[in-house]
Amino acid sequence: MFDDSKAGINHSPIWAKLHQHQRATRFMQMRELFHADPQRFKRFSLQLDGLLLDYSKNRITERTLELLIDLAREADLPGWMTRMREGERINVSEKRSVLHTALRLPQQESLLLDGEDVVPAVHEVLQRMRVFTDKVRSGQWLGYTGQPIRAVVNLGIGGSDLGPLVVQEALAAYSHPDLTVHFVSNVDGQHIARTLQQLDPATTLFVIASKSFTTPETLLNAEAAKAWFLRSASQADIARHFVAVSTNAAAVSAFGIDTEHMYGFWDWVGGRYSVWSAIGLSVMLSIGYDNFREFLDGGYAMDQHFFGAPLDGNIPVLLALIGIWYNTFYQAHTHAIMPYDHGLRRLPAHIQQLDMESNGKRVGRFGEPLDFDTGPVIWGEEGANSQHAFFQLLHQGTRLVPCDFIVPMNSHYGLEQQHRVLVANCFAQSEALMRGKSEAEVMAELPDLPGEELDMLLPQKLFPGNQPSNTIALEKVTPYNLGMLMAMYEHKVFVQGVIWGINSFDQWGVEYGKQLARRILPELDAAAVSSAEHDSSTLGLIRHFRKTHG
Ligand code: G6Q
Repeated sequence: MFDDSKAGINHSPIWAKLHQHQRATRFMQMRELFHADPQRFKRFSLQLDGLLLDYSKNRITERTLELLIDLAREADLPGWMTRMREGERINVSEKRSVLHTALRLPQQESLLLDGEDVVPAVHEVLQRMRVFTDKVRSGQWLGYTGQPIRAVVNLGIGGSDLGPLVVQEALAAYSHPDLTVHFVSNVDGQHIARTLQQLDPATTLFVIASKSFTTPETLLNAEAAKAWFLRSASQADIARHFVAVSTNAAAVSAFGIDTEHMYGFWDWVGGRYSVWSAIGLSVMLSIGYDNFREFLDGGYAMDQHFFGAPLDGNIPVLLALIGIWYNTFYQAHTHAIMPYDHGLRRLPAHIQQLDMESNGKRVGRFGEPLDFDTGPVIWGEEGANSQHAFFQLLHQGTRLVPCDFIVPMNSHYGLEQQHRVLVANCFAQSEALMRGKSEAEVMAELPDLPGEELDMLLPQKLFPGNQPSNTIALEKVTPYNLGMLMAMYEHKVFVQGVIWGINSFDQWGVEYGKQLARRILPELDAAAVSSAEHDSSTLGLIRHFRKTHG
């Protein structure tokens, strides 16, 4: 068992030492560090198969990393890694194991949970998914008019949407040419209405993806889809057009889907970690079993690295520690993720959920208040578009914003010159953010100007630089490399949670949101009586809705 009697990590001597180190090095310029050490890139980069992490453009020295690794040891990171891998119930508030890594294990491996090997069950579901997706993809699975399926609609939200959406988009180059995949998540009716407008019920397959099968947004969309489908088909046809992915067999049956058409997973898979489970069914329909297996293999390769590599040569651990360095010791409040790849444009949204839902917590795993800042605000957009939008603030604003640049070295789409320009933009941005532009450099670019004008212009053209970034270069966005990338971020978030003493695997804030809407919904009815418990703003808004809603 782990030690729950410890005071918060911020009371440890190593925490104080890191603060001291930050004070001593805070004026250090990365530009000078690079100048002083031509080996800096070599020293501060790591490669795993087709993924290279360059973390040299950070305000760190070897001493910084040593201290951060001491911090990780103080938080018993190695112990927590073992506890997670072995299935201990580290999600203490929900009394659950955290075993998304088991979903990526090859068939010959085994993992005992309460004395039972979970790997055969994982592979049994994968094989069922394989049989089903093969049938759909080969055109053997026919809709109610005898035509093959041409469109898949994934109905799910949060973890049952974002992960598969990102993978499907990122791997568009691998998708079945005659099958389109749509993702409908929002309870806003326009999302499903606009999607259905493009579709033919006779050739559409709905995948209802919900771990709990109680999420109102998803169930309402599923009901809307069913009603749309039944306008042209009969109840008996549902079996050929609706499948479910869930852990709740009873609710799936109650909805009218035979559990023969349900693909299950387990309570030890958190929603935001579930793309590797049957929640990836829509992805498998699109890219096929073999590519999906490659995606799992990439995740597995990152797991092997994470659980096996020493802390100072461990990609997710280093990313996590560098993140903590800024978040905790520099008080940077945000972290930006910039994929220079159009297919990865929704990755920031997925990482946002992964990170903010996992580590957006104000108490520790035993309920103790944490008196330091925890998870950062994660945000970002695809490059190069973001350069024409918010990069101004990164270059010349007042805030410290650590960034991750993600860029593939090769494109699936030819257009070689465009790809080179994309890559050049990515490298140029991280370089400029690090170097900045000095007074001498600005002066060299300016024409001769009268003194007053120069005084006005010079400061505006200066770039302070010293903005830190990591660059994650993928050889290409293949299923395997994408698997490594996504598993890398999962482990990064876990490591940060361990160091801050957080349970990264519950999400009471999400549950609360579900509760609140349930309370207000009946009060929107014109005939209803409003609860006196509401504040005057909420009451006013409810009344305004009743008055203006037609
Ligand atoms: C993820 C969260 C949350 C969840 C959705 C959908 O970790 O728990 O985003 O995925 O609320 O839940 P269901 O899959 O149960 O519908």
